[in-house]
Amino acid sequence: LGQRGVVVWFTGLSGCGKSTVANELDRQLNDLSHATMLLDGDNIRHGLCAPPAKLEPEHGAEFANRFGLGFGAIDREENIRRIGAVGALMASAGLITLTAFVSPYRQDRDRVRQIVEASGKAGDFIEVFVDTPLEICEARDPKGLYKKARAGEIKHFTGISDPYEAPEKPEIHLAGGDDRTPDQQAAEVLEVLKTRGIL
Ligand code: GGZ
Repeated sequence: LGQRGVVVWFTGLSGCGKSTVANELDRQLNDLSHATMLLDGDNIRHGLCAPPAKLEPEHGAEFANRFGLGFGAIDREENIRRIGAVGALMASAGLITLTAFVSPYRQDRDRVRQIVEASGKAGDFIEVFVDTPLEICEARDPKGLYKKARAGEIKHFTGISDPYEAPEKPEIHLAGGDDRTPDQQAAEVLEVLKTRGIL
């Protein structure tokens, strides 16, 4: 393949821009002919971690609750565990694997780091903290979720009624909310991947 696998793990609040930067980085990597895989809510929360597609009426809510994941701490832990396991597999196949999940718990992220590094080697997990202040995320509110969370219509909403544990030593710390564009932020991540000898 001529390419070493890696997991580039974006973390940050809803609306912080992690998905946008990850998508931009994905595009930049593809332009450089690197094979990538981008995992985000669209293919994980709505795929791997969603309830089975063929829910028969008789399965009822219990079935959905057992197999689909929500946003309580245990569900998030399981969501991140599954993404970590899939990401480690993809990285071991040589793909540059980008993930964009809130992943608010430090312990859950650190567990993924251990899994990835155990199946590859140290340095194959790059944590990218997209550090956009809550006020900015909330002002953006692209899906109106913060508004609903403030109104109490969504429980366990990260930053409002649920914690976000910021990374202490991320490999990359992107100060969000400055006037840099997503492609400039993605370019910064790309530079780090080059400096570390991953690309
Ligand atoms: C946080 C929530 C919640 C709650 C729904 N808390 O901006 P978005 O919409 O697209 O990103 C958020 C996404 C979070 O899912 P993750 O799989 O990334 O979360 S975790 O890593 O913690 O498992 C948001 C939406 O789903 N969303 N309810 N309560 N974000």
